[in-house]
This record gives sequence, structure tokens and C-alpha cells, in this order.
Amino acid sequence: MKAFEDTIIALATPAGSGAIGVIRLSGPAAISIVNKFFKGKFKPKDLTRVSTHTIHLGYIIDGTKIIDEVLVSVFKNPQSYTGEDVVEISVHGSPYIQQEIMQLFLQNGVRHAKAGEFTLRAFINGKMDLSQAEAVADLIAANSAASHQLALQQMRGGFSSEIKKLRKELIHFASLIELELDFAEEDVEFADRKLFNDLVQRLKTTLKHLVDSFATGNVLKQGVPVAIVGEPNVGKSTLLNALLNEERAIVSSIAGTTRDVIEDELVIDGIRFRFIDTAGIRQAQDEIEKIGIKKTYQKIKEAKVVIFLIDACALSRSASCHLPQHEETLRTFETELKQIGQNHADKKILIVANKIDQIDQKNYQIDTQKFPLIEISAKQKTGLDKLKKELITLVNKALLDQNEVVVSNARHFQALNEALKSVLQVEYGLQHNLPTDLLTIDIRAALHSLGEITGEITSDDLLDNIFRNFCIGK
Ligand SMILES: Nc1nc2c(ncn2[C@@H]2O[C@H](COP(=O)(O)OP(=O)(O)OP(=O)(O)O)[C@@H](O)[C@H]2O)c(=O)[nH]1
Ligand SMILES: [Mg+2]
Repeated sequence: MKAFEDTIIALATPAGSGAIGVIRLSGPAAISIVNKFFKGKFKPKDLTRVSTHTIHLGYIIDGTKIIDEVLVSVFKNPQSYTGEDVVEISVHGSPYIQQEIMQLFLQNGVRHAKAGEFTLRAFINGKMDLSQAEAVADLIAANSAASHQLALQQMRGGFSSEIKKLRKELIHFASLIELELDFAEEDVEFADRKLFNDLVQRLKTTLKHLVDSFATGNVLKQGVPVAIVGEPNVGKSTLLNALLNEERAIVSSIAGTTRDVIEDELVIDGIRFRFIDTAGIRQAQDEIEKIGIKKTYQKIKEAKVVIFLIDACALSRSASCHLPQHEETLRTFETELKQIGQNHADKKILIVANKIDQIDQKNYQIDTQKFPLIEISAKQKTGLDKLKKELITLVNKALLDQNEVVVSNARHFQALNEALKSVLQVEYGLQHNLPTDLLTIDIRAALHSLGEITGEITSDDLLDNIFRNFCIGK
């Protein structure tokens, strides 16, 4: 563990005016420097002698000039966020006051903190492991209940404790196997191959599970992409607008109105969805429309959920319906749907019948058992709650079992993938009785990737990369 010699300072709250601002210092001189410019409001107070986790009312004074009346919180090492002495000064939220106080300290032996430096120190001082430190950044960036929950779960330890445990067991076997190398001539086996294989199987299962969960985690973090597709004029853009509650896309009775892809986000029940309105699918003559339709297929590929929108009239034999291409639509409905289902088995498809305000009796010409319909009128905004509920159910079912561990960090995903690759190599080596020295190479590689997740193995480049993305003051 390395002790930092310098003391750092940063504004922990956003720049600009607010009710209060918080200036944070961390390092060996944090308390003594603040103490130099602090005067208790009611009686003299020596901050270097107060107990940890206490708050003190007083003034920050430069010579004889009072800069502000403040509250000073003192946290003594090791019981602080960074593990060092930490002082947080709550000042009045004017940028001028904040700058004056920051300048005062900067001229007296502290330096500006770099992005994420407080958290970096917390990591280096062993207050948290690397994946927990990364979760801090995710937590700050969380913009929906689901991404918030993911970050919180990771910050509390998430899967890294399990990885640590498995890695430790692997280290044990690694050392036994390396020992065998020293006795190569004698042909002895220190590492029980059966037990080792058991561990490899457990590692494989755990890693596979975590790697698979990334698809979920990433989606929750970025928003679940939902493509709205269907023939021209069925009301895709109207539905997008109705969901977002704003006139986002152009709506008209002319078939082929939407040519480009329009996307926007909406949080429903704490889960972020990204709705994608697309060009209606048909045999287009127009060059631009053709490009739009090509994009539609691209978007279906990227989506997790496909809303297959259809005009309720086309499905029903209601007298009020005057869709000329009734029979044809019915035919394309099944083929289109089959095609999407076949080409995209991994996607959830919701069949949504729009414009139900136009049919008086629901005399559907399709088997609604086979094709369960969600009925809406995008124009009159009816049935939308049912649709939203269906979306939430789909996502929840496919995704979070309350306590399920989910990987949402791209770096972890990569390291887990690497680790899994090495573990599979080790498994192969064991099954085929490969020479011990070859086995060792793969075990080392697996140990390395696993260690990179928890931070037991780090390089300066890796740390730089991670903490660069933090905000200053965290
Ligand atoms: N009666 C009724 N009309 C609707 C409903 N939803 C959409 N419409 C009308 O249907 C027409 C087409 O709507 P759009 O939202 O532009 O259809 P689209 O699927 O985006 O069409 P393209 O972009 O051409 O593929 C417009 O005249 C809408 O007002 C509905 O629920 N009921
Ligand atoms: Mg449209």
C-alpha cells in the first residue's frame, strides 16, 4: 500500500451557483491546512485535535478577511472515503466564494485533484476494489432505476468477491502445478487432477454466466432498444409520438412518410427504453425510401424488442374498415412476422394492433391464440398502458431476477471473456493430458484476466484509463 504525500483539493459539487457547495480535501495535510484558516464561530477550535466524523461551524479567514461562514466535516484516516485524512467544507454556493477558498488552499500547499483521484486513492488504500471503484462512476452516471440498481449492486461487491474467491483457489492449484515443473524429471503430481478439474468446471460455469449477463447489463445501462416496425401507414410514428408524449416524428396519411430512423428514450417503471421509429416495410420504388427500409432491417437486428405494428382493420372484417389491400395485408402479416421470428429468434416480438378506434367489432381474421394481440389506438392514446406493462414484463422476465448478478461494465466483460477463454484452454489441457508447462501458461493467463477485474493486478495504463472517465472531485 502506498501512502500519498501530497494533499489534493477539488470542488465536489457541480460548478455554478447553488444553495451550498462542498470543497473536499484529502491527504496528510488536509486537516492542518484547513485548520490554519479556520476560526470557530463561538469559541476557538483546533481542528487537528477534534475527533473523526465531527462537524464544526466557523469561518474561513484569510488574514483578517472573512471569506465565508462554513461547516467543516473532519474524517480521520483510515475511516474516510479515501482512507486518508479528509476534510469537507460546506460553503455558500457562490462560484466566487468557492474560488476564493480553493485559491487560498491552493496557495498553501495543496494541489488540484485530477479526475477520479479521490476514488483512485480509495482504491489504492484498499477501501474498495477496482470494480467497486468503477461502480462509483456508474452510480453518478445512473439515469434510471435499473442502471442505478446495477451500479449499487456492483459497488457493494457484486460479483468481484466471487471472482476473488475462485481466483484464490486457482492460485493454489497454480502453485502446485508450478511445483510439479520443478520436479519434472521425477514425474510427480502434486495437484489432484480431479479436484483441479472440479475447480475449472466451477470457474467455467461462473464465468459463462457472468459473460452472458453482460447482454442484459449493457442493455439496462444503455436502454432497451425497441424497434417499431410494420407496413407503411399503420401508425408507427403516431405510436412513437404517443409514447413520448411529443410530436417527435412526422405523421401523415401518405404511405412512406418516415424514411429515416427516429429514436428517442423513455423511462418506464425505472427501465430506460429506446424507441426506434422506422420506415414502413414495402416494395419501394423510391431510392430514398429503399435506403430507409434497409435501415429498418438494420434496426430490427439491433433491437431487443420488436413492436410489430399492424392496422387492426387489416386483421378484422369490420364493415367500417376500408383497407383496399385487405387480403394482401393479411398474407404479408404472416410472412413478415414469420421472417422476423426466424431471422431473429433472440428477440421478443410484440404484435400490436393499432387503430382499434376504427373497428366496431373485433372480428379478427387471424388466430389470436397463435398471435396474441395488444390492441391500441395510437391516435387516441388508448391501450398504451397495457403496451407499456407488456414491455416491462418482457424485460423483467428476461432480465433481472432480483438478486441476479449482472455485469454491466465493458471492461469487465472483456476481462471475463479473456478469463473464460483461458479457462477453456486449461480444461482442454486437462482433458488431453497436455504437458504441465503448457497448462501453466493458460492458468497464468486466466489468473491475470481475473485479477484485472478486481484490481489485484493493475497497470498504470489500466488505472489511468479507468479514472480518467471520472469527474473531478470524485
Ligand atoms: N384512426 C386512427 N388513425 C391513426 C391511428 N394511428 C395513426 N393513425 C393515422 O394513420 C396515418 C399514418 O400514421 P403514421 O404514424 O404516419 O404511420 P406510419 O406507420 O409512421 O407510416 P410510414 O411512416 O409511412 O411508414 C395518419 O393519418 C395517422 O393519423 C389510430 O390509432 N387511429
Ligand atoms: Mg412513420
